[in-house]
Amino acid sequence: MIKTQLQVEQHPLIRQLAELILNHWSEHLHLSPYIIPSELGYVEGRLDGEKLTIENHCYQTTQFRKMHLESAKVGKTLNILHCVMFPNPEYELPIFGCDMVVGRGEVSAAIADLSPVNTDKTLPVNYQQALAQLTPITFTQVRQLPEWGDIFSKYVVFIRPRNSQEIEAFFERIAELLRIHTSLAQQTQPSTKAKQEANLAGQHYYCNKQRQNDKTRRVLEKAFGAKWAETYFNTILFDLPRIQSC
Ligand code: 18B
Repeated sequence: MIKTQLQVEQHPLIRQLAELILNHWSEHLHLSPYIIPSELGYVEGRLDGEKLTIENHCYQTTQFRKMHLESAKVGKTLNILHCVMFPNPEYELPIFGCDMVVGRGEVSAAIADLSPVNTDKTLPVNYQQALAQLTPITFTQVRQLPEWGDIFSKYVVFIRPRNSQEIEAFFERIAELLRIHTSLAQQTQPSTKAKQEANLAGQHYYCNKQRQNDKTRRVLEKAFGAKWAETYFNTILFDLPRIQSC
């Protein structure tokens, strides 16, 4: 049986978002476990004298080579939810990604996107049509994307939510993105061989850019050292995919 519950005690908003995603996955997709090295499923370290715990949940389906949900918690000061659905590169599908950072009880960063993996950085037409129908949301504090953030689509939400309504709206947007994604992905057929190479190149581009996120790297380096952080980026967070038949 697939266990879709976080084990470690989390900030209530982190738990709520994790449950939203895990419940959506288990209700709408046929999940199989995705095996990660056992020593990296649950990890403990220390950051500024506080305990850092990392908990990973990983699944796969026909269309998704790796669906990764991770929580990182530093004592009571920092709690992060990270989630990426990496498509199987045989399919031309965008990458769903989200990150929510709660620092000292406040959400400082909330980001969600369906990111294109095309070389021309466009989403498949059926995704464009579905996303264009979403009601635009106005958030009080939209954050500026970092330099490496050219991977995100024009529909990206990157905010510092100011109140519980904005957090609610952010969660609802994530639910909408997941609804669109799981429904369209399951109707998608594999690409031609030539296109699969391009899908793969797009995912490499995405992973290489995400690896430039110094804020994530700093947290991991401070707790576990630079070498561990680098390995973690390359094997768990943003490993580069290969086409299965190769
Ligand atoms: N990330 N984030 O996932 N990151 O992994 N995250 C931060 O208020 C972690 C992703 C993203 O402004 C911050 O500034 C840790 C995915 C962006 O320069 C911290 C883990 C996406 C920013 C962390 C993790 C993503 C950001 C600073 C492993 C998007 C802003 C918080 C569990 C799909 C970067 C703040 C900037 C920020 C930490 C985005 C502390 C440890 C999948 C754009």
